[in-house]
Amino acid sequence: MKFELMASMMCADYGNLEKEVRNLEDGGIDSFHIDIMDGRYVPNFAMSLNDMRYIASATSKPMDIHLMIEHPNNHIGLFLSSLRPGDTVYIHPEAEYHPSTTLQSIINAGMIPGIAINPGTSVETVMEMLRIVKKVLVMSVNPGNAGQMYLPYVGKKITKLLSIKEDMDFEIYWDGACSADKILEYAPKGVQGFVLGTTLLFGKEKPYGETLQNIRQLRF
Ligand code: S6P
Ligand code: MG
Repeated sequence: MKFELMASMMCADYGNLEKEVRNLEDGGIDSFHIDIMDGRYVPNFAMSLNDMRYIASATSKPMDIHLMIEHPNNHIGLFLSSLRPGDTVYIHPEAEYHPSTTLQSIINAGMIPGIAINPGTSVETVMEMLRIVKKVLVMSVNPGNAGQMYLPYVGKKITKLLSIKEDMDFEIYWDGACSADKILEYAPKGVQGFVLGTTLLFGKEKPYGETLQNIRQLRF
């Protein structure tokens, strides 16, 4: 079964960032998920522009940029100019007055436009944006921190998104507390990719390559 695996780089060992990037790449990661925070839209800072630039320079794999910042349009140029065509940029629609304008800037720069949907955000409130984006990042934890508990009510929203994704031409990605049982349940239903953090990938005894191989060999 084909699905994508992304590494949540806010969970990586920053004392060995170059080695982390290399080990993940050698281990078969599909892309690098970068959680950019401003301490306002979410109560944390995690990663910022220079972290993103460094990781982008250290790999030829695609970048997956998750902007958890207020009014991303004010700074979107800074991010876009440091990325490559084909990289993905997600914004949170609630954080922007005119999210469609910001999404258009992402498209114009040759990147893949996405929205990230918080656990408390309904599909109905982002319906028009689903016509613009190519990717929807469904948050199954509240944004801001790694290592949180999965919020089970998100499952119904994923079911709803799965039922309209073909017609509206977008793919669904999972972000937050992603465990093997979630991949087992949702990859066959059509969720296209999973962000891996402390739940499954980082801070374990196993080398990344072994974990990633185990996930790809899950019996569906
Ligand atoms: C949360 C962020 C996520 C986390 C990821 C970590 O604000 O957007 O990308 O980094 O959820 O994974 P885990 O398994 O520790 O929840
Ligand atoms: Mg994220």
